[in-house]
Amino acid sequence: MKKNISIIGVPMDLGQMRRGVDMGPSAIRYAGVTERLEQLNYKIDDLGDIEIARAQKITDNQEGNLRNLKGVSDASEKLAAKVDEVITKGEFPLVLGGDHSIAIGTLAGVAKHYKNLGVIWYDAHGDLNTAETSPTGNIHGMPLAASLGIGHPALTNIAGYSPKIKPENIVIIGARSLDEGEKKLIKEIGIKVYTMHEIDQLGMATVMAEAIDYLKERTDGVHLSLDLDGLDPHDAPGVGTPVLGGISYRESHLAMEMLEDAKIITSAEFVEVNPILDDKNKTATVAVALMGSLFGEKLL
Ligand code: HAR
Ligand code: MN
Ligand code: MN
Ligand code: MN
Repeated sequence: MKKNISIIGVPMDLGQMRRGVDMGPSAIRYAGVTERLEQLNYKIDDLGDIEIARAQKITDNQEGNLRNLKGVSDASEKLAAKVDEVITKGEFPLVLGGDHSIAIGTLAGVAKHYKNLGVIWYDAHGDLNTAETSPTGNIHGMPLAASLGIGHPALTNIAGYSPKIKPENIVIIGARSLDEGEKKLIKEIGIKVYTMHEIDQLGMATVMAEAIDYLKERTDGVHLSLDLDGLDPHDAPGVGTPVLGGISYRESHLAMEMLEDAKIITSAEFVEVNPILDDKNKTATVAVALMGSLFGEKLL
């Protein structure tokens, strides 16, 4: 029995310093997300966008190395409430970003519905910084830490509880740009990470098979948090912090197909699409194609 999908747009740009990523949800809608998923016989309910405060200058507002803290925190509360409502109705939440700081709100809304929520963090980055370790003060580099209960209370206590997730229930895939503090934290608390090195050495098929087995035996739901910068900038140029040597479009397709076959994903978000930096909406188009595979599109 297929679930209805509820789409939630989050035009968030306060977690970083480049304008344009707030247009990510529009770009993904323009690329045909609703039509693509309707073809797979899902009923799509597009709930529109969460309202985000507009900063006059997103580069300002340094409060203790946490740029735009209040704006991010307020938006996270709203998003958490909306995601919670969608899951309570029995629908699948598909969240469209916006910068990756939105994962704080998404996970706050999702995690209360599970005893052991698993997370696949598909990203060039670890997003495990705090104000103390962040080289930039950008909150989009902090959502995984915040969801683990590490960081400022205005980020860790969204929806009134903390932590949302446990380190042993996380798998990071595609990492190739980790800050020193993030590397230290990964070792200290024991997060499973497949860097580009492992993807090159083992191949994506083995990486995903291992990740799926690992999460299947210890979780009762899995959230996919897919940062488009996990892909190589050749395939996904419209992102604010591109890193060379990333996951290909083809490998990503395979990853999504394997997740669909395993039937483990219970919520998802696609983030960091910035159409202003893009090449004719290529990155949003890639995002929608990956959603197609994730929700069951087959080649034959
Ligand atoms: N680690 C760096 C920082 O904290 C870069 C964060 C990169 N941004 C993202 N998130 N797109 O994955 O600022
Ligand atoms: Mn990220
Ligand atoms: Mn990233
Ligand atoms: Mn494919």
